[in-house]
This record gives sequence, C-alpha cells and structure tokens, in this order.
Amino acid sequence: MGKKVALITGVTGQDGALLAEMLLKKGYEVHGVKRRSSLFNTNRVDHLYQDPHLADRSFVLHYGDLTDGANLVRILQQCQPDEVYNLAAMSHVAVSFEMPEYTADVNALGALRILEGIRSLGLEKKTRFYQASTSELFGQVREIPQRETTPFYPRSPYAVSKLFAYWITVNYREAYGMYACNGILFNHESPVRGETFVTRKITRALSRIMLGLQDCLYLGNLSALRDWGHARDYVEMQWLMLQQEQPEDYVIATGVQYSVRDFVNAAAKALGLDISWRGQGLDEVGVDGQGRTIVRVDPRYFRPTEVETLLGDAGRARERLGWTPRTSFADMVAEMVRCDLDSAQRDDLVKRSGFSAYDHQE
Ligand code: NDP
Ligand code: GDR
Repeated sequence: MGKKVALITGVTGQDGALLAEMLLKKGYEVHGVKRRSSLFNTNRVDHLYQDPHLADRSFVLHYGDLTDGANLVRILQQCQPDEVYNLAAMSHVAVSFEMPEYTADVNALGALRILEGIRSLGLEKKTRFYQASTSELFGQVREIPQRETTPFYPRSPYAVSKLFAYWITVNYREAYGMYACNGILFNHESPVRGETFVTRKITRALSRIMLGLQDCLYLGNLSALRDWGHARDYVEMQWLMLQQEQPEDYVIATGVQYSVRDFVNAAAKALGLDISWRGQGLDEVGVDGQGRTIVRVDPRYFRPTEVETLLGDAGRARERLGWTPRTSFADMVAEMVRCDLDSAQRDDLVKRSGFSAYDHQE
C-alpha cells in the first residue's frame, strides 16, 4: 500500500505546523495550503521544507486561499487526499469584530467550499474530513463543564462563523455519508502560538521585560477563565478522530481552568519574577519585586461581547479514544517561557551589539 495522503489547510499556523510534523513522522505524504504573502509566512514549517526538485517529496506546499473555491478544487484534485484537516481560519476572536464579513467568508464558507469540492470530485467515500471547531461555540455557557451535548451560544463573529462550519460538517456527514467530524477544541498553546493570543503575548512580553527590552505588558480582561492545553497533545487527537470506524464529534480539553491573571503569575514564576497585584478594574496593576508596574489594563483589548469562562469535559474522547492530555499547565507555561526568553536574549544581544534599534512593544 502506498503512503497515505493528507491535505492540511492552515499549514503555516500553530496547529498546521505541529500536525504536519506529526503526520510526516507517521509516514504520510503531506500537502499544505499556504497563502501568498509579500513576506515569507512559512517560518513554522521551514524545518520541514523539501527541495521541489526532489523526485519523491513527502511535504508539498500549494498556494491557495479558503476564499477561492476553484483553487481548492484544483488542489483537492491534484493531491486526491485520504484525509483533509481544515485548520485554516481567521482565528483571532477580537479581530473578527473588526473583520466580520471576511471572517465569515474564510471560516464558514471556506469549510463549505472544501466539503463541496470533495463531493463534486466524487471523493466523498475516499476522503475523510476534519473540521477545526472550537470551544468558542459555547460562548455564553449553558452548562459547566461543556461537553458535546452542551447547547451553543456563540459570542463573536468568529464563533458564529465556526457555528456554520460545525453544522455544515455534520450536514455533509448525514446527507452524503461522508466521514466528516468536528474536533471541538478548547484553547491550546505552544511556543509557536501566534504572538497576539494572550498566552504567547504574556510569555513573550514578560521575557522581554525581564531583559529590559520592554517596560510594560498591557492586557484586557484579566479575569477571563480558560481551559488551556498543549497544542502538541491536541493535534494528536485531530489525527485520532479520523482513524475511527465511525465519524464522531469530540470535545478536547484538560478539564482544568485558570484566569488570564493566573497565567501571568505562572509565567512570572517560571521566569523567577515576583509579581503582586494592586488596585481593581481598570486600575488593576501587576507590580514586580522592585516596585515597578509591569502589567496594566488597557480597555482596547476588551471585546464587545466577551466569553468569560470556558471549561471542557473530554470524557467522550477519554472513553472512546483513550485520549488524555499529557502536558501539565505548569510544564506548558515553562516551555513557552523558555523559548521566548531564548529569543529575547538573542534580540538583546543584537541590540547591545548595536546592529539594530529593534525595540517594539506588542
Ligand atoms: P493560527 O492562527 O495559528 O493559524 C491559522 C492558519 O490559517 C494560518 O496558516 C493562516 O495562514 C491560515 N489562513 C488564514 N486565513 C486564510 C485564508 N483566507 N486562506 C487560507 N489560509 C488561511 O491558528 P491555530 O493553528 O491556532 O488554529 C488552527 C485552527 O483551529 C483554526 O481554525 C482555529 O480557529 C481553530 N481553533 C484553534 C484553537 C486554539 O486554541 N489554537 C482552539 C479551537 C479551534 P497565515 O499563516 O498566512 O496567516
Ligand atoms: P480566545 O484566545 O479568544 O480564547 O481564542 P485569546 O488568547 O485571544 O484570549 C483568551 C482570553 O484572554 C483575554 N485577554 C486577552 N486576549 C488577547 N488576545 N489579548 C489581550 O491582551 C488579552 N487580555 C485579556 C480575552 O479577552 C479572552 O477572554 C482562542 C483562539 O485560538 C480561537 O481561534 C480558538 O477558537 C479559541 O481560542 C478556543
């Protein structure tokens, strides 16, 4: 039997890169969809790159975009995948309030374009489809903890767009007998998490503050509660979901909840920084051992409608797939901090050597 073929949309993102790495180790031929950009946007997968002149490549990138249906059909036709992982998305909840129409086009219609592409090419019995669904579907939570049967109440254009993608996946499964499923994943992080999501923003900023490259970290809602896991553990589940006899939707979560403030404390602890909290509301600040204010609240990071609390119950994944998360919260934070401290040290060296005036704050 030849190699299994997987197509990953969003291969240049956090999950796409980790999943591609994992599938290549399992012996897959991996095809990825990347967007054309004026700058290189492939740094998360550069270590997987193979010279296009090689006869027998196992990692191939295709230019494409989820807003371009004809392009997606052509890619599907070219690579005839056994498995499609639809991870591409405008994935930032706050940004979705600024770009609601684009978010819907990419996240909602993008999923439909792929499903319809699979069907129109007659691949619906061959190709298995994974949809990157999200705990944001639960939004204003109706049940604690949230599981597969918890009613949805999306609270952002992002979440509403993902609601369409969730249901169109279920519909193609029921209407055409496709092997299509939703992974309802709670927040998952890693050293390659996008820099504007709150965890990476915190580990990156505190590392830079420690080295004097930045003065202060500005955050929004410090009390938001999330169920944070490690992305490496979660991409394994994405693959497992496509290896079953019957397609099913699964919640993937750790079952443990922390606030954004807790995350700051954990990152500070991993760096050996002392942090104490003073004041309340907009005036709340985080102060270091030398009395310097290193964390402040900035209302520009508040969202028009917020998801205050999320906590998942991954019981179905545990019972049917034998899945449990491997990485603890403390180990995940420590790993992220180590990587960000390392890159801050390199920036510091460059700055002190006078090569660059690189000094921007996120
Ligand atoms: P990232 O933001 O890191 O990656 C998103 C990917 O989608 C990038 O490769 C990006 O390309 C690509 N992309 C964006 N717009 C388009 C488009 N129009 N056409 C083609 N590709 C596009 O997300 P994550 O890896 O964190 O998440 C993966 C998926 O899982 C997303 O769908 C996200 O919504 C969902 N999800 C994520 C969770 C998490 O905690 N990480 C939890 C639950 C769901 P480029 O690199 O060029 O920007
Ligand atoms: P989220 O992740 O919205 O849960 O979506 P994010 O890290 O952006 O926010 C988590 C919580 O932290 C609060 N917060 C801040 N968030 C950001 N980005 N920046 C800040 O400065 C800040 N201060 C406080 C937020 O208000 C929120 O409550 C992520 C994405 O990966 C989605 O694609 C995915 O579907 C969900 O996780 C599950």
